[in-house]
Amino acid sequence: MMSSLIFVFLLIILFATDGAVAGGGEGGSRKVSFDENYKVIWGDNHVVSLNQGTELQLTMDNSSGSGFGSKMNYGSGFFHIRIKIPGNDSAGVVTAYYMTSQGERHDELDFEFLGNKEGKPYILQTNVFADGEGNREQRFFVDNIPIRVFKNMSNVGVSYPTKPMQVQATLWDGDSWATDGGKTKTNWSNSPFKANFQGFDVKGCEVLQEGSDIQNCASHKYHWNTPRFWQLDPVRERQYQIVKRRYMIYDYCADRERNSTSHLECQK
Ligand SMILES: *[C@@H]1O[C@H](CO)[C@@H](O)[C@H](O)[C@H]1NC(C)=O
Ligand SMILES: *[C@@H]1O[C@H](CO)[C@@H](O)[C@H](O)[C@H]1NC(C)=O
Ligand SMILES: *[C@@H]1O[C@H](CO)[C@@H](O)[C@H](O)[C@H]1NC(C)=O
Ligand SMILES: *[C@@H]1O[C@H](CO)[C@@H](O)[C@H](O)[C@H]1NC(C)=O
Ligand SMILES: CC(=O)N[C@H]1CO[C@H](CO)[C@@H](O)[C@@H]1O
Repeated sequence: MMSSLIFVFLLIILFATDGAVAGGGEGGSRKVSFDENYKVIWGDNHVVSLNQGTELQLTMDNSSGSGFGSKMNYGSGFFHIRIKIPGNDSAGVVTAYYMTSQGERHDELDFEFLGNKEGKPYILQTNVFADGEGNREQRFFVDNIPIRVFKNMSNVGVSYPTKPMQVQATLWDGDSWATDGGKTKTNWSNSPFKANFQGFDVKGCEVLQEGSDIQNCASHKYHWNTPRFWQLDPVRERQYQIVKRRYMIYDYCADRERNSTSHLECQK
């Protein structure tokens, strides 16, 4: 077994139209206002602040999408958000929650909800961009169920992450690829599309300088780095295996056409 250190948790809680679904556990969100940790980074005339600043609505129409990002960059932490994704016919529309570093050879981890025609299921795509060395493990939860685990695999030459990252969320037109491989286009007569976000508290190891070393953020003084988070507990491990078996419809490691042998972690 490779050694494993939990480095980043990312938790998403989807909330129902009436906003009544409680996060619970670690997903429960204090009523922290958007302005405390985040700022608008794209399309400010397509962003609406709601509920005394504790909820934000991103909108997209044929002139622009919109997005927000954290004021700080982080080297480790526990990150979560509650999202109400666009309803009805949302084909082509991508609602993304992710972390990304700046500059070349960047690190990134993505959750992208790919919209669909009314009555057809949303697809959730996760993705990881990695460069550099380190012993880092990641788990991702939706509605408290882990759906992506990315371990430290520096033993095969894949380490992650190595750069401070900014938390971002965006609503954008992805109809060139997002739905049916790009064949189903965004239907603009249903616009504006809207996605709502809550839960703007952040527990992370702040890194002031872009591109600086994040080794200090691996310290056990941060509770998300302590041994109890080094692997999934048996219940969550089971949930994770079930999710993979029943719901995963695409795995890059199994995609021969894309020559995944070039991903070292797929060879183990
Ligand atoms: C954008 O949408 C508006 C309102 O629906 C419409 O009047 C306009 O023609 C559209 N513009 C383009 C470039 O499609
Ligand atoms: C879906 O469409 C119905 C009918 O137009 C509307 O009442 C409802 O608010 C829409 N739901 C969402 C989530 O946009
Ligand atoms: C686009 O949406 C409108 C309004 O809901 C609907 O009448 C129309 O059939 C849709 N177009 C396509 C191509 O689905
Ligand atoms: C697949 O990737 C490996 C490693 O990068 C490379 O050596 C090989 O030529 C590639 N094969 C194809 C069919 O592209
Ligand atoms: C930061 C960290 O703990 N990195 C570790 C990643 O895994 C390799 C191989 O197990 C270790 O040597 C690193 O120390």
